[in-house]
Amino acid sequence: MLNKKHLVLAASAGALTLASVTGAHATTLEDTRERGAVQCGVSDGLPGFSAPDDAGNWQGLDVDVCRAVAAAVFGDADAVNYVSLNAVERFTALQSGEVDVLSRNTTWTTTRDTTLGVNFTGVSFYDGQGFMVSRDLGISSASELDGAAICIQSGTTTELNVADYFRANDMQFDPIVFDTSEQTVGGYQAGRCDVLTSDTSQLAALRIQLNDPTASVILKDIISKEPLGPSVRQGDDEWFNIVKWSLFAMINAEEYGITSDNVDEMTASEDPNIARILGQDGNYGEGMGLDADWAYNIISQVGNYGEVFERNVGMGSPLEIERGVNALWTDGGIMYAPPIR
Ligand SMILES: N[C@@H](CCC(=O)N[C@@H](CS)C(=O)NCC(=O)O)C(=O)O
Repeated sequence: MLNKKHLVLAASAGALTLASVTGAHATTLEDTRERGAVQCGVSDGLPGFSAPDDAGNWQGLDVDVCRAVAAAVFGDADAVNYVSLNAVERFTALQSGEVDVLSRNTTWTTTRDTTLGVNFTGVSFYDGQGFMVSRDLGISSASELDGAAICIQSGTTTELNVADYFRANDMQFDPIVFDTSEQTVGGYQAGRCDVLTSDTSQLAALRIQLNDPTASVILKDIISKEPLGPSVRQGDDEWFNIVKWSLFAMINAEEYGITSDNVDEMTASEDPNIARILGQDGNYGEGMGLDADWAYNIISQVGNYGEVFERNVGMGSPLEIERGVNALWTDGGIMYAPPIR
């Protein structure tokens, strides 16, 4: 029979074994710090969400999520390495450790969240699937698309939703499937299909890349829910929290009127919510292994959610997307972040 001493020894041997197993892997935060940059998975190039500008610098709403994480971790929003991924490659790149955050117009679904070893951290853009058609066709509703040839990108929820929609409405379609958005747009422009279907935000991004954007219209019908957001690998709760709260910090900053312009004045605010967000009252970064000014750095270097939305996809941008459901909950939308406290 084991005496108390044996039990203690057995327990510490178990602890050692556990430590040697878990200790073999550095955390994502440790790896990121060691590397000096966040590995961020983005698209092949989708204006407004993630695309390189003329100088080769990545820009967009999805890019700004990665910049926010880098600002929180390093106090430097530029400390990001971008990895361009098509729809099929994206989850493997996250699972294998090639990227630490996937921020690439990706829809949060049950299958992805529970069977691919990834966790969605929140919603950065509420979207829905729509259709773009040539204006010449004179079509005004999706119910007129029976028999259409439809350009679709493989490995997307788009592929599944369009099949559901046509089956549910007892209509036929001919899927013309491509691997990248460039090919999908190319196929549409070359007349390989009558219709291009994708998330409506993406249709807006793809439309401005057409030779003549005015020759195509986006129909009003929305056939699915596409909550787009950043995801991380399962198994590292600290990193999950960092990405989740980086997004929430931007949304909270908009709610409390903190902008990249006024953030320094706001550090003197007597509103306790603002003081907590900006690290003037308590350290809400500590539980994530971050400094007290983690959210200050995000807001000063990247901006609040409203600034990020307007700059990249809003009415002043080439995409001209209205805030709609992406307005804050206080403005009639559904964009809502848990409180920093
Ligand atoms: N939100 C959908 C669709 C995502 C998607 O990849 N859409 C295409 C639309 S053409 C795209 O953005 N492609 C950009 C690229 O391949 O880089 C999903 O998560 O499956």
